[in-house]
Amino acid sequence: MPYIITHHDADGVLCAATLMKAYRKKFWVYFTSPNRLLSAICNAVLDSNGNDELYICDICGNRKSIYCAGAFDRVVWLDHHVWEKLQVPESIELVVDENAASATGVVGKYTGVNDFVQIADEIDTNAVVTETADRMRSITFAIKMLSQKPDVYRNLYGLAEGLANKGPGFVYSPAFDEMIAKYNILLTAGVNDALATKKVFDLGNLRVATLKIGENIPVAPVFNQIAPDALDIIVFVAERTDGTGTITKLEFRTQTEHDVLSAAKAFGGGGHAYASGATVYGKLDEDTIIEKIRKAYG
Ligand SMILES: [Mn+2]
Repeated sequence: MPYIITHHDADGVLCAATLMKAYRKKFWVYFTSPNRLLSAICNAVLDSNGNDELYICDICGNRKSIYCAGAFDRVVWLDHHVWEKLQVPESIELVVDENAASATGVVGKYTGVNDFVQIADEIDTNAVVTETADRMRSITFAIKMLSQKPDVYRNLYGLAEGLANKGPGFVYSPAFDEMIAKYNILLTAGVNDALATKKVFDLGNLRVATLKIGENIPVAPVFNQIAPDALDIIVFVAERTDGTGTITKLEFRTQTEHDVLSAAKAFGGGGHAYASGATVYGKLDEDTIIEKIRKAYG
């Protein structure tokens, strides 16, 4: 069975749905995050011995992940993030369009199945206008917020499979209604908590804000509620603790179309010019974050 490794957000789920619909076959699907990509690829290699096809969607590669993916006979890597210039082996077909609004758009162009591009574009550019995109975004976050750990991936798979079989209208299944209602209550509380932590720093020409955000609270609805204040860089800081200690997840956005990719890179992350992120092992206090940003923008 071929493998899909994709981002665990709405765009990543829609990439998987597009591939399932286009090829009408069963896939093993791994949902992961940029900082867990290497482990996900290694797991896929262990499970398959590299004998199957692998599709990687909506996550940027680096030297190590490309090297590891090279263990597969054939890899198709479809993405829309900003990539460094890297050497890629011939067995990896790299399809990157940094100007695509969503990775689903890249997968759509590659497969000819464009059923989910509109929804993904709306969600990934934080410009949700249709109810279908709104429900899709809520369901994806609700699964991550409300499911027990082992069920998260099964439920994301079920969502991708339902979309592949029934089309975008699958998001209107009544089974999702209660889940969305529960999620909206938790979301409202989470957004208000995050907004209450906002601090603004003026670094010469650069206006930076930091906000602390709960582990499972999505960034977009918080960002959308921050009053316009010419904030060049907004840093969302989420801390979580697991077996290995504290992990700090940073997300960067802008109210002034300032380039926030350099900020993410300063913390070892990446993404897009106006939306980027990084994962850091250990705790990060505000002063450290602000100092690093000051230096990054010299
Ligand atoms: Mn994306």
